[in-house]
Amino acid sequence: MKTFYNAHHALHQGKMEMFRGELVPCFEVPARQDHVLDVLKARGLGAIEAAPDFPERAITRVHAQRYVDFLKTAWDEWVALDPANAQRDALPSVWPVRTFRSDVVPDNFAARMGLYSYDAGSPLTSGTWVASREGACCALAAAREVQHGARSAFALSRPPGHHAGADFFGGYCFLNNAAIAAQSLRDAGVSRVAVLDIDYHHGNGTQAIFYGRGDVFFASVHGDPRTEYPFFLGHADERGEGAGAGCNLNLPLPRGTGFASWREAMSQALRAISAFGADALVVSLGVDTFAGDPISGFGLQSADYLRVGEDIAAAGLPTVFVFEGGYAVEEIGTNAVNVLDGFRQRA
Ligand code: OKS
Ligand code: ZN
Repeated sequence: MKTFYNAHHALHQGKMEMFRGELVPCFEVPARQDHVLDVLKARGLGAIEAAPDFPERAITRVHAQRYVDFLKTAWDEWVALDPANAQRDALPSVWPVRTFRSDVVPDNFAARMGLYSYDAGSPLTSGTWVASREGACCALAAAREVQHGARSAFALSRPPGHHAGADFFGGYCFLNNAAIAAQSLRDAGVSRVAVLDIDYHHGNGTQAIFYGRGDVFFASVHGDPRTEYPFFLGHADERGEGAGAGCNLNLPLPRGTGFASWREAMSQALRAISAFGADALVVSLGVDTFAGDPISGFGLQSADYLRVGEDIAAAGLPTVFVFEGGYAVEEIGTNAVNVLDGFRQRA
């Protein structure tokens, strides 16, 4: 299985995020990708390549042009406000919630940060755009590999993507790598694409992007949004709308869920994907379901991830793995690579 990694990921290195009224060091750190790469090399899973470049068009198939343009210039605008800003990251602090307008784009930079985001946990830094763009190219390269006949490929994208919507960032995500991969498969002629999101957190961005569409099925197993981030989406009654009615499946599970119940939920998701008649699969591969994850609440053990990969392989679909969350930095390499290795052994 070929891996595409982001050679520029470390350009996105947030300093602090808002947590319980305080700025605390970011959980989403560059070392995350380095640990996965180290284990990939040690285990010899296949070729490891830096992602090639793709035209911006592949990104704006999913993201609004005005949002992409904002990301490109945001850092320069932030520093132009005050030269001292070069030493600190940009975090939003005001948002257009219900009753506010989001069709009029404010001139004020802080207001535009809020228009294009939904939390204060995702610092925008000097390298955020370049790193995010390159992360999306990892997903596009992995999708192209599969589209050209590979059984599977792995996009070691960083920053992660599944919380990012068509025109907003949040949850450490700026560009929705999995959605960009899924859309690129559609654009290459794959009729029906499924996204299986097994990160601990609901992939609200991916769900929202495809919610009204019947050509991309979204299934997610995640912590119940009643208690878990991102809180405001991910309930079982969200089934899709319009042409997408029936093409969205959320399987929320309580904090504390262990591997047996979690695995049963994933197999339910895979059965739904098979019933949908998917021709290709994109997996949002978060490993924050690990028992030792510092910000999550499921109980998977490292060996369980081999079974996860085997179960996904048994679905028999060409599969693009896209890296998402996972913060037990020492173990995420083993856990992510176990999924890929289990897949490879069963495929
Ligand atoms: C907000 C807490 C943010 C949790 C973000 C979760 C990121 C993640 N202060 N998503 O899959 O792993
Ligand atoms: Zn997560």
